Amino acid sequence: MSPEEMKAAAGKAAMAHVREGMRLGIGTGSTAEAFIAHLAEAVGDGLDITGVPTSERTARLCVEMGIRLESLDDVDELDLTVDGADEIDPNLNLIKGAGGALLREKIVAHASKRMIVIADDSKVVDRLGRFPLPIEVNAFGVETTRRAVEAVARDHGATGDIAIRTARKGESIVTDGGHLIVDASFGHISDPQALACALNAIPGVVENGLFLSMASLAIVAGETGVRELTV
Ligand code: ABF
Repeated sequence: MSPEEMKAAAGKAAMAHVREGMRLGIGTGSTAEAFIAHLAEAVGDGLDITGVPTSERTARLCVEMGIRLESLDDVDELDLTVDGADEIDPNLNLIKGAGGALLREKIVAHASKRMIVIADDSKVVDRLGRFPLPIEVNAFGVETTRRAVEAVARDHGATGDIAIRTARKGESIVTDGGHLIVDASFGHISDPQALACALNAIPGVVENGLFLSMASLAIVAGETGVRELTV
């Protein structure tokens, strides 16, 4: 299977958990978009769900594809969120945020009774941290915040760059919430819970990309098919 076929397979398998009338958190990223394509097809066939998107990009896509959306505040509690990830460990702890949507993704996942993460095999790791950890930060005093993040990250074993994310022309990328992203390269993260607490204690940090104990099921597509991981 090609990477696209794996994403499509994971997205399709997640549809088995979607029920009529559900209030659904809808993720961001190419794997989530594979799920959205299957969801839109089911909606076209008469499935009635209400979606809450985790990014402006996902919102636009859902509208284009005929998926009815509401704001999180109007829906309040969600039945299920389906979203992608950058890394998944054996306890289904996640690194998310490569797509720059981690804050809304975490707010939506936290408001959901269940979170299912969908991915291809390349995202499954023994220990989090090979992928740089995205951290959403306020634009005010961003260099001061970056240095504070760097100090915390070094205390927690970071060995690589701690850098403000830029786009191709060298300008900082700006999230849907108007914030910036700092990417922190660890190599591996030995204590994700302690790291998450220490990062969120920095005033300029809005949220970090560690999603700990949030997902209850991972649907992972690989060469040999789709498998489900639980804790
Ligand atoms: C979102 O999209 C993110 O939290 C994660 O960073 C990214 C994964 O993207 P893809 O599915 O394109 O690899 O789920």
